[in-house]
Amino acid sequence: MTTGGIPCMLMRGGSSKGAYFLATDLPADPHERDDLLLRIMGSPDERQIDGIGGGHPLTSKVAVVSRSADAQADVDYLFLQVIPDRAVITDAQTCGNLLAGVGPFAVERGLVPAGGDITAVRVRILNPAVNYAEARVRTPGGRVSYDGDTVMAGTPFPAAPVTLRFPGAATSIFPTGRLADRLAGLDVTCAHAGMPVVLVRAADLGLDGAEPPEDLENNAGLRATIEALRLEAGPVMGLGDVRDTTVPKITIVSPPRHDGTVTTRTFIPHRVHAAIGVLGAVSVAAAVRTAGTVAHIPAGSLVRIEHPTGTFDVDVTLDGTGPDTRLHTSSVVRTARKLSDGLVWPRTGKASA
Ligand code: NQM
Repeated sequence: MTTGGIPCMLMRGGSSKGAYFLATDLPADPHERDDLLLRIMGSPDERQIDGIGGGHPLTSKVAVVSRSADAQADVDYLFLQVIPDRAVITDAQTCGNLLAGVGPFAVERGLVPAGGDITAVRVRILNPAVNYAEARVRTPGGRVSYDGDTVMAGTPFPAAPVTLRFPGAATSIFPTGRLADRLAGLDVTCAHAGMPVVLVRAADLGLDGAEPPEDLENNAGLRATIEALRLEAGPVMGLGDVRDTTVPKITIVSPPRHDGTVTTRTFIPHRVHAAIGVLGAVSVAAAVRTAGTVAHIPAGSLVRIEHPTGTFDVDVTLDGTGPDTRLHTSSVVRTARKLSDGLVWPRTGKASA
């Protein structure tokens, strides 16, 4: 039983918010770690009132960071999604938004020395499969600077930019081996360029595509259709039984409204995202740029993804053609901010008790 406080930094990472820990400050055993994190975050409880979680999937997130033993990386990043109303933590997905805070956190904790005005932090993303990213963090005078003029849709206030660059992959973006599939009676495209996403046209669901997230969440028939689609998509995307995981995400696509490339509404997978996830956006952008998908729109390397609170620009380049299309590289600009740094106090007992 833990009786002492545990070092924790609260950060906004992109359009999400989460608790950042050094791996060395948490139990090494995953079961013990998850039990402790549930008690820190306040799960299971929809409001997470007895913990530091925000009562929504986008504000109930954990980043576990450590020095990397991999020569290609400075730090390792393990992402954990804490389900607010269930005693469940899943490592079945990563989070590109929380990733935006990993570089600043690594410098703040002394895992990476600040190197001039910009410090490049090489991150090994541990889950769900090993992947890499480079985060460029502003560090004038050897300290992380969070202040800046970059306004990122999904966050009302400007801050310093954090550029995230993802390398390409040797595997196809289309895990079913097809550009389009028929699942749960719908024409869809299954894409995975860092986040497994199923794209479906709004019109095929009888939607306009620009509905507010609350309207979509309150539509019980739609929610049932989305879940049926998700459960069918899991196995064909190689994800197995996805009943208890947060993947794949379902992105509803329709024509752009504001000079963007495409309009999106994304189920993550039960609530609707206030914006769109980072790697989710990369996967959507890759599908949008590939002829033969249900979302194809001829576009240059810049794909402007409209979402409920603005537009998310993804720069994406691809290799190969058709079902063999692969990600060459992608990059996005996010912001992050340290909100608090101190100790957190878990409730005692067992999380599921
Ligand atoms: O897709 C939400 C978020 C995310 C994940 C989600 C993310 C990503 O916005 O890389 O960032 O899709 O569950 O934080």
